[in-house]
Amino acid sequence: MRTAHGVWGSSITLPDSARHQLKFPSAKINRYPVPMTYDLFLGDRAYSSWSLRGWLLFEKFGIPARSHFVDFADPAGVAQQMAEVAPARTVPTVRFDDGAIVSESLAIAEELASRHPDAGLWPKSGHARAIARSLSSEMHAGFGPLRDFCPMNLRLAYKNVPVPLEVTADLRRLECIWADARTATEPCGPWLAGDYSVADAFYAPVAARIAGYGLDVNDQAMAYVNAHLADPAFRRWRAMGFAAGETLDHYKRDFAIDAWPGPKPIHAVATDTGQPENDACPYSGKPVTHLASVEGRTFGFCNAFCRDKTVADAEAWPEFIKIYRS
Ligand SMILES: N[C@@H](CCC(=O)N[C@@H](CS)C(=O)NCC(=O)O)C(=O)O
Repeated sequence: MRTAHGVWGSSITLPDSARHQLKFPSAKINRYPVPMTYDLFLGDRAYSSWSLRGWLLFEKFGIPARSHFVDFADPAGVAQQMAEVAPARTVPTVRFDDGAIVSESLAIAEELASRHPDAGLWPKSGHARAIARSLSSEMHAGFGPLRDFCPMNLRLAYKNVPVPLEVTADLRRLECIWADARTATEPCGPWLAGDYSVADAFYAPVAARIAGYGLDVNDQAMAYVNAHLADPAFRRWRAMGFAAGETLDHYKRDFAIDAWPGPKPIHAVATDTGQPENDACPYSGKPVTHLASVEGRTFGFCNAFCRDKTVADAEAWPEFIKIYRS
């Protein structure tokens, strides 16, 4: 859904699902004198690693935002599409409810933590928080070789990738700082510094790169990568990446294709025929207009996006699973 006005497709992002895809042309956005909620500007879900970080900061910590997507296929480029939120020129960018525009991911994390002190973006303990901050800063500033050689691409995975020495050095550094953080903070779960924190949001796209390019890391680091691949929020983002946007050659690399190493989605396909088990879309409650066959059973949705994100990874969507298992 591209518009002549730049930013396309808008939606209210509500934590842990309630995803009304309220699409409207971007030209309307500026007609609200002061936004009543935060506006979160994002890029293509399959390719924009910084957008994934930005989105996770809202999604994982239950902070609602209205999402707007720039089109990575638009020759106008990101900055031009975001002219209405100048001086911002990259995604993610947040326009806060007082009009403040914040672009750098780390600044977004800090600002959200300041405005939502109880949301748990940073660990409560000073020691764990210091480590999470250090990890996040190092991610924000570093790992250039890994980022350059392995652009995030959630649409596919590779194998037998010839890894340059500088990338190998980045992988060894990741093993070191991830292990050190876990030793220092002794988390009960899989995350780096206690419960999921900003640091984990920042390393989610790194995990996606390690998984997607089949990069060799030690068992402990691979367990952390796998925790991201299995994270329902990450899975929902990836599923939406299949439901919206085009496959872009710019991000394709000439390596052998492999199966995605994350959890295997249950079998689902879009269909035109069949009697759906549900009358109302699991996400919006609106009447059913689009169908999918999931493990041979038929379910309905209110639009193609709701259907296709479900087809891509049905188990990632609590609202769908509720009716699927009822
Ligand atoms: N330092 C920024 C990086 C953001 C960034 O580079 N985002 C990319 C998309 S993943 C972008 O908007 N690129 C626009 C462009 O290169 O024109 C942050 O922390 O958010």
